[in-house]
Amino acid sequence: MKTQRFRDLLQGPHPIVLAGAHDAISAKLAERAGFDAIWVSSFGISAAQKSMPDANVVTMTESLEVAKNINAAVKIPVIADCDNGYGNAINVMRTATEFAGAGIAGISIEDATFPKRCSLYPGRHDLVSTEEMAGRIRAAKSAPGGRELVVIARTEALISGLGIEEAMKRATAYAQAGADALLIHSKAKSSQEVLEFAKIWRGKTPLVVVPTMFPTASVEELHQAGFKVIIFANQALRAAVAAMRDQLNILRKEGRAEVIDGAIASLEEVYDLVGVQEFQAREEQFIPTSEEPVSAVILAAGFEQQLLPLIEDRPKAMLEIKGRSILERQVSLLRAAGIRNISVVRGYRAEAVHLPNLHLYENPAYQTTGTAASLFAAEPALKGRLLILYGDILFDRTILERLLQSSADVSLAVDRAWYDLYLTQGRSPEGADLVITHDHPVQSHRFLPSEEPARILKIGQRIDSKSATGEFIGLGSFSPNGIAWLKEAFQVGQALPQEAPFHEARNFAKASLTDLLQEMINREHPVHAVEIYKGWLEVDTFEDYRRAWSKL
Ligand code: SPV
Ligand code: MG
Repeated sequence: MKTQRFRDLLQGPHPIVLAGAHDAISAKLAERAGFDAIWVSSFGISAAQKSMPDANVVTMTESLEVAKNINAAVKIPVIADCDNGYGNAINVMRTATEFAGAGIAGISIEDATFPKRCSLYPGRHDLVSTEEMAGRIRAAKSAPGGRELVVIARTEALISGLGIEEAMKRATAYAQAGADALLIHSKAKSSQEVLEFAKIWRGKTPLVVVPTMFPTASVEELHQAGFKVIIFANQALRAAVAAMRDQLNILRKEGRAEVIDGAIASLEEVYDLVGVQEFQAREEQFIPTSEEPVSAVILAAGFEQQLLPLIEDRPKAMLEIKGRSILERQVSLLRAAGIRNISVVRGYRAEAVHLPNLHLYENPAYQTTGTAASLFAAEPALKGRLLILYGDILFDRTILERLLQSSADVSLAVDRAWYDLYLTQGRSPEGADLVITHDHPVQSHRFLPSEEPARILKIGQRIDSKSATGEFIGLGSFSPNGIAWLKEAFQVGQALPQEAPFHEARNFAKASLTDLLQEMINREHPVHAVEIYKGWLEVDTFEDYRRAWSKL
């Protein structure tokens, strides 16, 4: 236990060096710096937590709260500065019980009147009588939990200008009252006063010192003189104030965060301090996730004659629309949805496809093969839960979310606006991947997404546009089952004679993803439509490209 640890340190031969902390993170930093214990400074918490003077304006429960936070953040013992115990001996009893109950190793109680003023402030410092203070110490030790608690009795006799003799008289009385240690506080400009006290102190009770006003005194020197515990009470707070003041001034003036980057802690350091790694490990350990991580394969191998010269030096996926390529936009959308494992199949102008952190696959035969071959060029990536998308589509985030929510083994995003566009705007069915679903009447001018995803009966470009219920937008999600069916369909195609047609494809090499999907459907594997209404576009022609610019 931390209390025992502190008692052991008191018995040991070395000086015990404490750093004052004002919150959990300053305590953590003090622990990392190698301090033996933490001093929960009333000066520090008044300033940092409340921006108020150190004058008993922070209540016992507020101090306790901070001490608990600090105690939870560090493994080393915590000594709480409890001022005067927040009142008389009765208040001291409750203070002792509460802090002991919170696992705080020790408390410091001083002989200042209530309310107190910080010892370092100029002006009056009134003390209670020696007897009253001795009563506080006896009260602390006899309170429930108080016996184990390390109780430091602090005299402000030197602070009040009462002299060494009075300090000695008080210290002796407090030691007799049962104090575990005695803090002889001083704000003299030199350590002479406290050194003199230590020199003539004959008691066995260990001495504590706070060398704020005589900062040249070293731990070694103070220890040699007879002090067992040395508290650097407010340096962490003052370091934080100086650093924040300077960097905020620069930041305000320059208006760009980068200018102070070198002077502030990295995010990683903060992550480390607050235990992000442990947090993530616990998430994995204790929070069940029904969803396996989703990965994505983007098919960006193809070459389309009609887009020349636009795509002279790059494939469609790398076409820029308002400063960002289609692929970049897709990747950032996928990443925002939590999909980290993203593969891209390159073919035409492969060298132009480069974005960080992508798995790259190649379909060198992109000129003579279809999207099915491109997909299987990324065969190692075809596993788990997978999104498959064409590299030439731009789509709304909500479409992605709806697909990810679907529990079907195979879900394809199907645009039901097809009917309206085809009928009212005369959109050409040329090149569109159309679908016929099982349970939806075609002639519907209104769109309401159905609760249950509709099963797709037919998919392809040669479907009669009047009977099509929608258009496959080139984005689908597959469960591990769905992937297995896809592989089965691919094997079926591969087993065909070279010149045999495969659904709409002249031969299997030319097969599209939609041909594989049709094969799956024919094998009675359920392929479902997640119905959407607009919110996407495909870049297939110059006109599409122009439209993309105007829409984004
Ligand atoms: C504190 O840190 O709150 C102390 C030490 O009590 S001092 O501020 O020097 O009084
Ligand atoms: Mg204090």
